[in-house]
Amino acid sequence: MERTLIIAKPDAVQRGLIGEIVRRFENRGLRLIGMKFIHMSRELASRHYAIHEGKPFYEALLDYITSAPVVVMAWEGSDAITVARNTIGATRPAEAAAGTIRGDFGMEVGRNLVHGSDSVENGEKEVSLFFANDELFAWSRDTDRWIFED
Ligand code: IDP
Ligand code: MG
Repeated sequence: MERTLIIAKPDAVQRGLIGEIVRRFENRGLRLIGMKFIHMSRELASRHYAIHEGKPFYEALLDYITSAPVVVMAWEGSDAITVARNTIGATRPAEAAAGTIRGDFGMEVGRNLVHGSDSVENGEKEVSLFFANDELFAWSRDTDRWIFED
């Protein structure tokens, strides 16, 4: 099972899209293992987005992600990284396919609604950055056998 960190970013929360975003991942079949409502500190945001330090949009990205509360979630499943990235859509909402979250609700890259981890390794790292072990739940659903092959 892979793990991915999903964030409903400040614009998604402000626009009342928390439920819609959670629904997309639930419908897809991913299993929720952790969830919380936080206002990210600049320190935490800079750790999360360390890879983008020095890029022209970096400071604006930190301003955006720390501007208001967000919902952070950990989801797991087979191929969770790819499944979640495809559910979210391309980084630039203008280029995101219809049917994806960004393609259905977004217009601009600096207001693209959702974060999703981009690799198995980063999924593990990002989930541990935002969640303590006792905030994550190992559980199974009665529907798992109808969603996962084994
Ligand atoms: P991702 O969120 O699809 O993985 P990344 O390239 O990792 O995209 O960029 C992280 C975030 O930084 C994006 O989701 C977006 O919020 C912001 N971002 C990326 N590129 C730009 C840009 O060119 N201008 C403004 N913001 C950007
Ligand atoms: Mg990324």
